[in-house]
Amino acid sequence: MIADYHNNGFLPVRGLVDHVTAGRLRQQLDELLTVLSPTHPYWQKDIVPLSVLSPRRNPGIEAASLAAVPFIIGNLPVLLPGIFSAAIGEPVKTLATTLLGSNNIEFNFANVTRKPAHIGPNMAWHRDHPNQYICPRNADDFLRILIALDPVTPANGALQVIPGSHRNNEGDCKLMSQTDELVSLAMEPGDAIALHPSTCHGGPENRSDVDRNLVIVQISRAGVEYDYNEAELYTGVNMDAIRHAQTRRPGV
Ligand SMILES: O=C(O)CCC(=O)C(=O)O
Repeated sequence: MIADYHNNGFLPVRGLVDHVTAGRLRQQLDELLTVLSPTHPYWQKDIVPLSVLSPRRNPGIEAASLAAVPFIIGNLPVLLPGIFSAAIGEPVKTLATTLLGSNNIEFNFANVTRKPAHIGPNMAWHRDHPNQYICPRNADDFLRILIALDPVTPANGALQVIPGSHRNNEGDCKLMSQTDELVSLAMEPGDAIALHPSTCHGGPENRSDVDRNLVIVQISRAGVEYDYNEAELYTGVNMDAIRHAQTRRPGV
């Protein structure tokens, strides 16, 4: 398992979150979506609407129709506490500990990234290192874990990766995607993909009838140097302490 992650730059993990829990989390997301609109008190700070994406990311869809549709939902401790608990739960922690090769890890952030049915955008080819959120200087010091809340297929925008691309840091992901082998990663609710931050990834639009919602969690080795937004990091706090702090601090 560890060898596959290091060789390929990604690792699919079936049932990281059990099916029943994944269904419950999906329902919590639905409940939030029924009240989430631009007048919601957390909209400005914690929601990225689909309308901010370049038209290239959503061909054929009128941007004005996307202004009230959440693309990324942040602040999970407040907006989706059940999903946040899963994002920092034991299975995620164990997977990250194993793949990073360290018992001393830090939670960086988590969000829900959405490709709603019919209007879900594509993901341009990119690597997650460097990124503008919270970025450990050394790519090997962190990873992302993507957990499916819906069945994911190529039709509703499954993640695509270029195996081994994390070992070719200089390569342009878009160019490589035109020549290299691509793998499309289908998932069931609760399945996860661990992604090395240098792995080229992207994915098609969702024009199907099925929503595609992912929970994305970034975790690093503890105590490493960061290049961006270090202030946003729960610096020096281990995952158990974060879990404790977040349950005591609604509204943060
Ligand atoms: O939602 C996806 O398919 C991937 C998201 C992604 O690439 C990212 O957050 O960097």
